[in-house]
Amino acid sequence: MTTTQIDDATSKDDGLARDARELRRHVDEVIAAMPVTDMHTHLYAPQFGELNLWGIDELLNYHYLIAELFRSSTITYEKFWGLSKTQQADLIWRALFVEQTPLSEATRGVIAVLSTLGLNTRATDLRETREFFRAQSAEDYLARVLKLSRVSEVVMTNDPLDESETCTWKSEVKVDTRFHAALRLDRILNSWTDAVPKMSAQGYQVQSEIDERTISETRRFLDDWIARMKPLYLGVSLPDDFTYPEDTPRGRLLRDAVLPVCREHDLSLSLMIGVRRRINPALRMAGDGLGRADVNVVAHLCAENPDARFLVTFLSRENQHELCVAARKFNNLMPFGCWWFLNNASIISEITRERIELLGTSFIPQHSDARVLDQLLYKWTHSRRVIADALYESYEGLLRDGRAVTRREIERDATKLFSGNFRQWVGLGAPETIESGTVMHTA
Ligand code: RAT
Ligand code: ZN
Repeated sequence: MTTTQIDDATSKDDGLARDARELRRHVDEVIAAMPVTDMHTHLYAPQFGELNLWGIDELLNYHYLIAELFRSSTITYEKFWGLSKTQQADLIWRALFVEQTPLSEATRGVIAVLSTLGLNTRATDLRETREFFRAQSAEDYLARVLKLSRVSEVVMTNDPLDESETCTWKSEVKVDTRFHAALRLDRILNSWTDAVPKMSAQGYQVQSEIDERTISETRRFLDDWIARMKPLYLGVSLPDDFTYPEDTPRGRLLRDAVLPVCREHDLSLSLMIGVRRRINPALRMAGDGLGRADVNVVAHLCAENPDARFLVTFLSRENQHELCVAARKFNNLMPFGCWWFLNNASIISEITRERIELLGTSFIPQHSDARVLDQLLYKWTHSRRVIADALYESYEGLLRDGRAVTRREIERDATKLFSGNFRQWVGLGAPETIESGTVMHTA
């Protein structure tokens, strides 16, 4: 059947979208309105005080933009790091937005945020933009951003060894219910020697050499923090040469402490694989790179631990097809997101199509990785657009193959992709839409 033939077919009142144009309209409307559970961010609930970042100076100091600044400016690293945050933001605005056209994903993101808020995207300085943000109340602004981005729930990244957040957790203040915790294990699994004194300072009897007591104390540490944070999952970022099993502190801690704790608390482990930290240390946080990893390691973990569940994302584009194939073999593996350097339209488009072809709707297409609240306004707009294109093309292909879909079916699929698959995976329950057709998230 050609597109014209599809266009010519009329929709009957059985709710089926038999017409390509009508199908496109349904997909666009459903995806644009779909509430999102953002399953991996670096955002913080307002209760975490200064960790809750928003506004133009934070937006411009995003490490993705800092990396881009040094491609366009002759400023030295030392000089840049010696500037105040406002001076850094001014410099980035001038170099990337005034003196050149903001075409990269990260620069377009800032433009999309300003435009959504009705601010001047061609301003030559930041005076008026700063005035706008100064006039916002943090609470109202949070509500406004969540509403505009249709993000109903946010998952944070919570490090139990970071004093800037542990004081909030220990204060037992009630954290905004729109924010969920995720317990991050990077320090424990990737820099054990740094973790030891910090865990000891919290009263856990651990030592550099991994012995029985260190394992049981690490488990006690994780049990206590799980009780305090009530995380939706435990997570870690891993290098491209990550392997398992391995006779290293990470291998032992993973096998004897982390995986047993996950099983005991029925929590998933999120593996974010492929980062090469600090390949240019002078860039600080902006200095990380990536490498192709071995997906067989994940397949092995899934095979050896059928009673554990893994949320998995890879940073290298080259690993994406292999991840889909591994997920076809192991239903305790949930691929998620287009992480970091992959969070660009051309790559999201390719990965999402590949995943739909190999996995149907049984994956989590995206997370924002937002560090600054306002970023939700562009990251989700951009991803929704690309995911809508990929879904539309799949439904159109299905129509050609002989089956039309209803709007209700499109809603069911989109609900799974934008919130349902994650919510069910971590035990939050299905969003109501799957049963009732009304999209609402219950606590
Ligand atoms: O995407 C990012 O902002 C990175 O800096 C990382 O934080 C990465 O997402 C991670 O979670 O390690
Ligand atoms: Zn992240």
